Amino acid sequence: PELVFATNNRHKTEEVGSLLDGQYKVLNLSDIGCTTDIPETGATFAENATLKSRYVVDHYQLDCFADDSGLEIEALNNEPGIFSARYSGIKDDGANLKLVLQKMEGIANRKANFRTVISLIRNNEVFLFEGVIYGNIRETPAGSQGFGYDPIFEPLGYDYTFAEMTMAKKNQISHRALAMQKLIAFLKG
Ligand code: ITT
Repeated sequence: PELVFATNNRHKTEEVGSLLDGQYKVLNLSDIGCTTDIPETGATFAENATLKSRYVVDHYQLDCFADDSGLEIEALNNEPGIFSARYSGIKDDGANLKLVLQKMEGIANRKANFRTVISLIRNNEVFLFEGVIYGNIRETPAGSQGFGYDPIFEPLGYDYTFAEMTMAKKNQISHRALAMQKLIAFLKG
């Protein structure tokens, strides 16, 4: 079966495609001919994820899920949070990561977590699935896999960053993988 994933982020599409392991064919926004950058004006991950899934249901009449995610840093009052994609003012992973490191200079508390909320709309009903992974913010970036803040996030229990892991490894433990596992269990239910 086909599932629409309301995202423009090719890294998310790759991770989720690999997690679904051929059980579903995942179509992203460009696959359904949607070129809109869907406005994310909500105050929470859940609201923003649902704005994205709702947009597709309203404009394309297709059941759909969306992922809103981000990095929450304890010492920065959980910033960048829902502003993760544009923390520096622009959608640039390098600039955003640099700003985080700058704000974290001299701060001893490096605790952080990644969070994903997935919003599924099926038969016009909304279902939410959440995944969280805890870790620490590195002083300097390491690794070139993944995307976003992966080079500065070291998950608890590991001595390397998300960007130093293969996608398969990240997919065993990540916030997105945990949320997706809940979605998959629900779909099978
Ligand atoms: P869509 O809205 O089109 O799905 P996006 O990149 O704008 O794509 P979000 O609004 O959910 O997605 O913003 C998520 C940002 O949080 C993302 O751009 C990264 O900066 C960061 N992020 C989320 N998941 C991440 C991960 O697994 N690894 C590293 N950074 C991540």
